[in-house]
Amino acid sequence: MKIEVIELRHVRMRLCAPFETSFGVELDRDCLILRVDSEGMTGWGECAAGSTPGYSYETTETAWHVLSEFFIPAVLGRQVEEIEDYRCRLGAYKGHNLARAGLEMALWDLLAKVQGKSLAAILGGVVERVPVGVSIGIQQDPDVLVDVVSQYIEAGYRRVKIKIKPGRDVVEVEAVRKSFPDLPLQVDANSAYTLEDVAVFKSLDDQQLLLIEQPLAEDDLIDHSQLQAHLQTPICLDESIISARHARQALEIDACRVVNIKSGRVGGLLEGLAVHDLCYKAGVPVWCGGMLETGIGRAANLALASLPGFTLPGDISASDRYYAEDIAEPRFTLNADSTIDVPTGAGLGVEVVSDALERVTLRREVYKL
Ligand code: NPQ
Ligand code: MG
Repeated sequence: MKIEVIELRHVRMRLCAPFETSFGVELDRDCLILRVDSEGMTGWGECAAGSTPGYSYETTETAWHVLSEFFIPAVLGRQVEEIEDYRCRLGAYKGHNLARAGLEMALWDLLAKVQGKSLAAILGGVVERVPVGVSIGIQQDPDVLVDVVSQYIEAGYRRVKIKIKPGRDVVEVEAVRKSFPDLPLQVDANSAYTLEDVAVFKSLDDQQLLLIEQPLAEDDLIDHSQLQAHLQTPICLDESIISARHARQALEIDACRVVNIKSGRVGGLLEGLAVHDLCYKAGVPVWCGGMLETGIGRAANLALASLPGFTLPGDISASDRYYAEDIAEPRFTLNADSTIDVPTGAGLGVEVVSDALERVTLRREVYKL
């Protein structure tokens, strides 16, 4: 497949409700959407970088820069027959995993469509629907939090994750646990703590949490290993696992006992597969994280989460948990058993709605030969 045209867009999607984490509050979700054209076929991809370097050092602006200056020129006009070819073309470049993964996703969609297969089938998916949960941002106070949790339970979510930060942790978790004694519950700190805070995690250790996600620094494995030694609850790493090598080393030193896999954070679905395979062989449970994706990235998450090692519910909620209007169809809905169907159409299995995409586009650039 000769890559003929690549279109890059910066889009801004209004969130149904503000989303607060330890790194800030988001009212809108900014991201990049990529379109790759080749031999009459089109592939779509989503780059999960946001408006601020809060979750990752990457932003829509840094991603736009490395994509337009380096990654797009490396593949434009070139033959790409498999994702390995894309890897080779970018072999000299370091980092910028979210940008790297966005273009890779468009190539996966394109190559899967050429084969007439769903992305899930190509990746080796084994299930038709995947268990999902909901990720709930930091709320005004514990009462409001309990209220919000009960609304999502009402909506059908059977696993809840709540965001925590220093000063907004133990009381919040205790309040939710008291109201919902048997709820599968987990927390995500987005790296807001240090080893000095071990007492906080000792308190959370008594709350029957499924896992504690990314308590310490994003560039740390050693301190997580120290913290894990003090806890019964599994630590799950998100930000710290940026490659299969990081996953291997984290498991080797017992820095975590569960891994959150996000294709963006590890530089693409191919590397996500490698993380999955490694954890599957080691008997370490994994689950699919979320980045407030549009229907494009959400479809890719569902395909990835259909692999056999994804034994914990993913942060893949229904489209209406985040967006009143999406840029792709059909919208994803929650089944009664807290699962979402894995798309079965060719490629990502979603159709991009041009006028909806146009309405949310802030900036657009077309690269061709
Ligand atoms: C996490 N996601 O697991 C992330 C964090 C996150 C669903 O909790 C803009 C860019 C908004 C990146 C919101 C969930 C974001 C973002 C949340 C990342 O850590
Ligand atoms: Mg996380």
